[in-house]
Amino acid sequence: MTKLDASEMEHWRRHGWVWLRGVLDQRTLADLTRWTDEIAAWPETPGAWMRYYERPKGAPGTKLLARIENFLPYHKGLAGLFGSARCLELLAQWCGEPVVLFKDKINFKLPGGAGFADHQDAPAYVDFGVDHQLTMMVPVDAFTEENGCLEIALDACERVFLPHHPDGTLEPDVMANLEVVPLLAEPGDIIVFDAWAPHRSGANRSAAPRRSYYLTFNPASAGDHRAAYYARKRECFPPECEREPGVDYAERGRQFNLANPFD
Ligand SMILES: O=C(O)CCC(=O)C(=O)O
Repeated sequence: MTKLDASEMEHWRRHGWVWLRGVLDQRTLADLTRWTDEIAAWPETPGAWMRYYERPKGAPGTKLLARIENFLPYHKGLAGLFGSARCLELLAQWCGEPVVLFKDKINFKLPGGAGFADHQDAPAYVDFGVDHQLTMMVPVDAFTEENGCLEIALDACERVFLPHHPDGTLEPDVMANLEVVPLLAEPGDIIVFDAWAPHRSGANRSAAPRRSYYLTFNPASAGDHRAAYYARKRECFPPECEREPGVDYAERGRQFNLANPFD
């Protein structure tokens, strides 16, 4: 991982995100792919990592692994990579001060997996006393338009709530009036985006998974809110293996499933 140059810093300031090419070496990438396969095979375990699924419309009976969260405490290799001094120093450059981890997730977007509606991430996090987070996206598979790459707005870096529906997704005019670019990132690239940056993605219409890590950090001076976040998420929107019959988790967990296609 590297020091940011002036043009990268300027892009971050202007757009609220930046794309760095070829940051991870081949060995790290091979580890990342192997570790992702390991985690995908972890069994349902109440109280530990959190597995979420989607059931594609039009394919009755199909249940796809959509996301795993809160895996870092259980995986030494990944905790070492994303908690390394190099990674934290890189993020501190964007943040302007040291950072602490807020949440960790892998979106699997398997073939047939749905897209994510237009949204900002911050509204899902602001209750936790932090109004500034940044997320490092680390693709495992190449992002293409066919497999539902991330699409993000230009010139929309203001940290404000944009007009949105009651479920937190953005009103259609918001992204329609912005220039939105597809991020055709390759494994080895990283993209860092501010939690207020409007973004979305399409469905995976290809025959292969489109997996990506999303590690969200906040300024250290705002405190460590990870435990509080996961305690509340587990209460409101637990993984399926912890759910109780008769509870409407779509309603109770609305804040935690903002724009996501998950059940
Ligand atoms: O992985 C994607 O396609 C989009 C992810 C996203 O926007 C999210 O998880 O909030």
